[in-house]
Amino acid sequence: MKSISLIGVPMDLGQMRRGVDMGPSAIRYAGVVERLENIGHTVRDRGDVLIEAAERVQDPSTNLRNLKAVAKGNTELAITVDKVITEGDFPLVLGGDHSIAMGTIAGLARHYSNLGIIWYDAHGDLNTGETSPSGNIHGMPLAVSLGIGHPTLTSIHGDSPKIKPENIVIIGARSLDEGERTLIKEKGIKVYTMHEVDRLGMTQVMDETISYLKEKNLDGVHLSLDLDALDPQEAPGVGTPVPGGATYRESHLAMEMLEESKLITSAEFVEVNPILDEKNKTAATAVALIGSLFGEKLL
Ligand code: HAR
Ligand code: MN
Ligand code: MN
Ligand code: MN
Repeated sequence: MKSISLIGVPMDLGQMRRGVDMGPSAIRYAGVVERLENIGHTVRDRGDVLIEAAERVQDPSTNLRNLKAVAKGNTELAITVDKVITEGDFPLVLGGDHSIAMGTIAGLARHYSNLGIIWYDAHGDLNTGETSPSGNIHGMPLAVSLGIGHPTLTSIHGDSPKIKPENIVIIGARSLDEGERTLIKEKGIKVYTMHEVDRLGMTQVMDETISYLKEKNLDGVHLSLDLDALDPQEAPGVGTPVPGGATYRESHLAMEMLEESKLITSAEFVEVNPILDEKNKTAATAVALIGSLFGEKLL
């Protein structure tokens, strides 16, 4: 059994829709602590990282909305994740918009020199200020972690880059911008789009993902799960829904296979927006997936 530290990150400055800052509360309300304790894990809820109220700003010279405030919140998060690992706990981060992956990964990078990343998401989150159609930083954290982007972001909690392109697997992608496609090809990032999920089935996608990562001699693997990877019919409480997503069942299977692989050393569940949700369905789905990732079994 694991000793898990929960870290809430009420961040909504990486995008423009209000309410995603209530994601951590919604996931707690849906019973995440009880779910993990019932499996037998020890859970320490560290509360929420402080995200200061900030005026929303758009600097046309960088095309990065709320740059300073996003960097500040992520620095706080990185410090917290770093500390949780130092204390020997498994960090389980609850978002908040996906910009928080920069902070999580920056904290992890102090402890893992060859970190694997599973990016379960409808999007690539590989934009920079130059390529982003929106200026929203939640569409950039994977690029930032690779050391690509504004120095205020790439330098959060340590030298850049934090991760290597060959250690990343993106699963569930179905919305990629031009600059992201170029970067994926240039860096040789492994991607299972929804086309591959349909074609191969989730079992093969996860088998291949696990084998691929096992060959890399990684010292840790982080799961960054954006709830918009799931189909909007099953996870409606997200800010940027894209039709044609992974099902609840496929996503459960993915979590169960990751649990069996024993590869995962940290995780985050992001983009739950209870204001856009239907009766906390998306938060409940996040909790159910967390249950599977941490070894919940029917029999
Ligand atoms: N690619 C688009 C952009 O950068 C949309 C990003 C939407 N983001 C997320 N992250 N929810 O996965 O603006
Ligand atoms: Mn807010
Ligand atoms: Mn995302
Ligand atoms: Mn997404």
